[in-house]
Amino acid sequence: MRVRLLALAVLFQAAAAAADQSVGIGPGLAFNPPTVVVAPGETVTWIWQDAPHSSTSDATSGPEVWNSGVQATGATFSHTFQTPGDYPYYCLVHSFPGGTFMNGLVRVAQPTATPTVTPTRPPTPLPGGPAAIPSLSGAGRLLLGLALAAAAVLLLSFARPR
Ligand SMILES: [Cu+2]
Repeated sequence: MRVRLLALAVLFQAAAAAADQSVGIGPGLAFNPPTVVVAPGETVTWIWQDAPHSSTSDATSGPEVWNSGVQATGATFSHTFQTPGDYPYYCLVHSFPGGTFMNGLVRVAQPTATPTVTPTRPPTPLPGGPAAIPSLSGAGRLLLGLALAAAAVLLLSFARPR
């Protein structure tokens, strides 16, 4: 029980830590996925699956401005986002700022509270409760079955009028 809770806690921490995002550029004329969400301080990495394309912020001034330039298949480009907000971007070759064709969005948002799991003592089984039923091996089940059958035969022999 305790081991399972610890494993759960480790899982939640891993999920909270691994929030950098990667976006495929292509295949085709698309960012995949078109929208990603990161927390401040996290990085988006674009990976070219197709060419020629770019990842270029709509904004040309402000807290988050980036431009990969036009790159070829196999290229990567990263930008680390610090300021919460919505940052639309586009491909220089196939779209334009505010377009709806080869456009994407990076949303930078403060992370919502992650559930924390506090390891606690396993509950004490209540006498007679379901946790008090022992699990039996095959031989144990056979013995229990024989005992119940013997009890039934005994009860029937008492109940039957002679
Ligand atoms: Cu493109």
